[in-house]
Amino acid sequence: MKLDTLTLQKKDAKHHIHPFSDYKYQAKPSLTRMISRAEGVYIYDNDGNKIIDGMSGLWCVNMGYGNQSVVNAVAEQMQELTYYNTFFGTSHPPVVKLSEMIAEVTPEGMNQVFFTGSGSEANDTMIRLVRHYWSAKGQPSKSIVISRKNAYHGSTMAGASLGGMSAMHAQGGLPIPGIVHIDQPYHYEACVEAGEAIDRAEFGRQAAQALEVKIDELGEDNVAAFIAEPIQGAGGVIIPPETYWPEVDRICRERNILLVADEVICGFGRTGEWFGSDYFNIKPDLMPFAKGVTSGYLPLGGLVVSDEIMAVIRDAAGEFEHGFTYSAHPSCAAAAIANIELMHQSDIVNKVKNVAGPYLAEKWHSLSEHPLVGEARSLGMLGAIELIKDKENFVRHKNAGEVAGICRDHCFNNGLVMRAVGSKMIIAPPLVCTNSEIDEILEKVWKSLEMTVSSIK
Ligand code: PXG
Repeated sequence: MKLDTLTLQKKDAKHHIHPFSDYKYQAKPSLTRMISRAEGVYIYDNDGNKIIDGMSGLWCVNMGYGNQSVVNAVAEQMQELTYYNTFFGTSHPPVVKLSEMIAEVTPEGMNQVFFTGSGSEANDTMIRLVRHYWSAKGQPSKSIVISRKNAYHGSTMAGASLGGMSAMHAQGGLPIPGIVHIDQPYHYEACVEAGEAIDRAEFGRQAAQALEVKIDELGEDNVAAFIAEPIQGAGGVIIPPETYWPEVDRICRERNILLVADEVICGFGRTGEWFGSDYFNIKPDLMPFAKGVTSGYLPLGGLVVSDEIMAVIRDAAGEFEHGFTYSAHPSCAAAAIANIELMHQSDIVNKVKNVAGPYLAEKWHSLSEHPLVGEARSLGMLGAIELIKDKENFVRHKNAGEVAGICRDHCFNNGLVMRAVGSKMIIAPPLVCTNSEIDEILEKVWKSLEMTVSSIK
C-alpha cells in the first residue's frame, strides 16, 4: 500500500537519521522532501510533482535515471552470483571485465584498480596504500598527505580529515594526524578578499606555489602525497585558473611527491573528458573514483593506481592488509559495466565536450548579467554562480548563506534541484541533458533569481 506523504514524513522523522541534516529542521516532518520516483533527468516527489534534477542526485546519476539496460544487467548478475568476495586470491567474471574496462579509459600507465564501496573508502584506501608504498621503498618517513582547505574527500575519519571543511573538522577531533591543508585556488574569493579584480593567471600560479612552500616547510622526506579534486565540487564548483594544474604537476614531480587526483565527481565524463585529469592534462599517480562509475545505480568506488606504484606494492614483503566485504561486489560491478557500456554506445563523453557542455556554458555565462550574480562559471556539466550584493566592489551579502538558501528554496518550488554552498548556487546536471532540458534549467534559475531579489528586499 502506498503511504500518503505526511505519514511517510512522520515515520521518517521518527526512525531515520539523515546524513548532513539539521535535525531541528526534520522536527517539522512536513518539510522533508519525499522523492518517490525518477526517470531520465527528472525526479518526482510523493505527490507527483515533477522536478528537474540539476544535481544528478549527489553528482552521480550521470546517465540519468531508470536506464533499463543497467537494471537488467544487475538483475541478471543477481541471478548468477549475487555476492562473492575478492579476498585471499579469489575473483569473479564481473570484476575482471570491469577492471579491464576502467583501465581502457584511464590515463596511460594507470591500469590497476582497487575497488571499494564509496569515494570515502577510496580515499581511506589511498592513504593506506601510499604509506605502504613509501615504506616498501624504504622511505617510511614519507607519510604526510597535503590537501586543501574547502576540499571534499568524504565523510569517514580519513575522508573528512583529507577534506578541508572546517565544520566537519570541528566535530570529532579532526583532522587525524598526518594531514595538512593549504589554501584553495578560489579566484573569486580572492577578489572578494581584495575588494577588486585580481589577475587570474598570477593568482593560479601563487596558489600552486603554496604547495611548494608547504613541502619545504614539512621537508620533502616527510611528505607522501598531495590530493586535490581537479575541480572542487562540494566546495562550490571551484574551477582553478589555467596556470594552477601545470604548476602543481611540476612541483609534485620535482619534489618526488605522489599526485592524487580525486576523480569522484570529475571522473566518468563530467568535464567532457573521461577524467578531470585528462581535461587539465595532468599525470596523477592515483585516482580515487566513485559516483559516475555506476551513475549511482548501486554503490561502487575505487582507486586507480599507476603501474609504477603497483610494481613496488607487488614486490613488497607481505600483504597489503586492507579490504572491504563489498570490495568489487559483483552486482555493483555489473551495474558499472552496463553503465560504462551505455557511455560508450551513446558517445556521451564527446557529447558533453562538443554539445551539452558548450551549450550549457553559453547559457550559463549569460547569468552574469543578472544584478545578483557576480560571476557565472561552468566547465563541462558543472556550473556555479556567485551571489553578490555589490558586483563592482566584490561585496557579498552579510547573510550570504541565507540568501543562497532562499534562492535554493525558490529553485525547488519552481521545480529545479540546485545546491546552495555558502554564497554560491551550483549545478551538476546529468550528462545526458538535452539542450531543451538545459533551457528548462536556465529558465528556472532566472525565475528563482528574480524571486530571490524580491524576497531579500
Ligand atoms: N571525493 C569527492 C571529490 C567527493 O565529492 C567523496 C570523495 C566521497 O564519496 P562518498 O561516496 O563516500 O560520498 C565525494 C562525495 C555534496 C555532497 O553535498 C558531495 C559528496 C557526497 C555527498 C554530498 O556536495 N561528494
